Amino acid sequence: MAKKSLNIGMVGYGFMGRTHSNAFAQAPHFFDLGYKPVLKTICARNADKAKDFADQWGYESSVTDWRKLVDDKSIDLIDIASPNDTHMEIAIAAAQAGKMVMCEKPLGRNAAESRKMVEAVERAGVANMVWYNYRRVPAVTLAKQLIDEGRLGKIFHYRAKFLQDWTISKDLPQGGQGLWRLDVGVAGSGVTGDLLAHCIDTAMWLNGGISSVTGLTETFIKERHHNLTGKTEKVGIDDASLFLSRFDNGSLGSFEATRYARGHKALYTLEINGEHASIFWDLHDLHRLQYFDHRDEGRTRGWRSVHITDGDHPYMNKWWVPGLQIGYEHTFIHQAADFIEGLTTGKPAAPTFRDALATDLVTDAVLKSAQTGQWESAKG
Ligand code: SOE
Repeated sequence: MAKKSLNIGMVGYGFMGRTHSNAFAQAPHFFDLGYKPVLKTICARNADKAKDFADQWGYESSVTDWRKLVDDKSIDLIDIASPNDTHMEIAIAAAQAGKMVMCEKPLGRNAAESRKMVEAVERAGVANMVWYNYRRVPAVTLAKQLIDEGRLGKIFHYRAKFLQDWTISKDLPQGGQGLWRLDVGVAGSGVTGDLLAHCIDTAMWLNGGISSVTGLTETFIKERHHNLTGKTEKVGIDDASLFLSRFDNGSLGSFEATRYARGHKALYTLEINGEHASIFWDLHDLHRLQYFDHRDEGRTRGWRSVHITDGDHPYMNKWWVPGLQIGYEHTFIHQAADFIEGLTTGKPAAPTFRDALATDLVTDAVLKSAQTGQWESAKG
């Protein structure tokens, strides 16, 4: 039977425009979905590049003004994969036009923007989701299952870090294509919104809400050439950000993100220590979950390195045969599939805009605490 189409208007063709486009293209090949995603229109500022992207990825058309997507009656869903300073305006206009909205993380440049976006989608009653993709690494989803089953018991510690090294050179400019993450006006913040936001989203999903934080940030390179103004400008982003937290369940958190950890490209690790068991996961080894259970028989007790490739593992029955792995792009495919399934079941897939606002309240509190030197509430 022919499935109902889900016509997608995508904004942005950079790194994230590619991950999202690939997700919608691949999801129906592997998942039995109630709707057929259709790559309808790609929007980007440069007309030639937008057209080339449309040809390469199979979009039916390309436009240079996102308002055309909003006005296009045939588009059901607007997916925002453009830089952070564009998220709020597009999301609100899309919601007001009755479109479903998906948005790359972080939702807004700060919680005030995110709150307006939440209000817009909730007032319009449209489906919405934010692309915090690491929840859908099968090993991380398995961690969630184990925690929810009570396997860890009471949780004492949550520890996460996200380390990169790509901005160490003082000659790297800020602003413009690919470098907007260094421009505070566009990005909103540095590693706090870019990298810690991932760690916080996963942490609150696995271990519940964060009540308060104390943070420390540093900008190691104070001035950089700005590609858009052509001048040397003050750098406004945080290059490194660390914080301690208290979770609502009484456990303690420690978080670190930096783009100055020489040798690390995307080392995202998390560890959770509970009364009975501990879990460790590392993005560079994403198909493994390290698990220690104190209730195991004493002589053979130890850390188990669980290879997440079996049909029993989350999402893995959709892919290859046991023993064969999947990768980074699959996390986005899982997210697209879950979103579409949520449309069919009526049970919205998370994280919704409201869930992502909670993350932005924490990142705002971290940045505020780094200024005040005080513990700050992470509840807004
Ligand atoms: C930054 O380098 C970046 O690409 C982030 O923007 C992504 O969100 C993260 O998943 C990987 O690193």
